[in-house]
Amino acid sequence: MKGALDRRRFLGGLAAASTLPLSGCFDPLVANDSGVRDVLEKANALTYRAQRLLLGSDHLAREFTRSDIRQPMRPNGSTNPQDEPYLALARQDFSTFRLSVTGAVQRPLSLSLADLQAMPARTQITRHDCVEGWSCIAEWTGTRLGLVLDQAGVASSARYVVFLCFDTLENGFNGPIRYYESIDLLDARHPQTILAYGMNGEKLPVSNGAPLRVRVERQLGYKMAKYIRAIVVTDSLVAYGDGKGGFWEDRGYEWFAGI
Ligand SMILES: Nc1nc2c(c(=O)[nH]1)N[C@H]1C(S)=C(S)[C@@H](COP(=O)(O)O)O[C@H]1N2
Ligand SMILES: [Mo]
Repeated sequence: MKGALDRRRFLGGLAAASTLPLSGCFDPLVANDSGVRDVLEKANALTYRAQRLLLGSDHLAREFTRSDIRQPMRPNGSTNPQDEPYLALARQDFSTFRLSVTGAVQRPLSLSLADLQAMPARTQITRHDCVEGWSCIAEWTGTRLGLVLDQAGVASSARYVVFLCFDTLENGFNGPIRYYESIDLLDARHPQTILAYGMNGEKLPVSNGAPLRVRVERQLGYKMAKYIRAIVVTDSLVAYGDGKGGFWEDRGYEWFAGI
């Protein structure tokens, strides 16, 4: 009995230490007792609508300073895609990569990394919270998704932005199942929502989603698709995967993962 209590106190202490003053990446076991876990549970209990009311559409996620970056960004999920189209692009350092932007837009786009890098850049130091219970602070540089959407001209009927990725997570009955995700246009146009090509002052590494990954700073890590090959603007999510809006959503996760 006393042992269990001591252990609990010990773990609690570790959790407090790891979230103080500004947490880096921490161990999943410790995270069970942490404030982040509470926040995650609350997020799941709240509805999308309630969160939108509470947070507002323009609420900013907290930003940090360079000295808060204590360790390299922890890679998670797919970290080294083996899909041939991806490998072919990687061999040429993504110089032939083109991001397609299609769907409910007036002007479909095909953008190279150079095109994206020629647009106004935004750099932000933020904390990434994974649903598995770890967090990590890193600096991200990229192009605001809102600017890309403006360039394409979003139809008034559109509601969502879908990200289609290169990496295969499972071999399904009908072939490879690739990662995909989606957000609403409020989050897509949020000032901190960027298509990131840089991380911690360097080119975005393969392990963290090269050549392009999205940052959706007010939601959990699984919303932030890596290895993006295409963006589709749409009024419905039913045509993608099992229709729940993302690879993990199709397996039971919440579509709105607000934190
Ligand atoms: N394409 C793709 N995007 C993905 C994943 C993935 O497996 N494939 N994993 C998600 C999860 S669960 C997390 S926590 C983050 C991890 O990003 P990181 O590797 O930069 O830490 O990417 C998210 N985006
Ligand atoms: Mo995650």
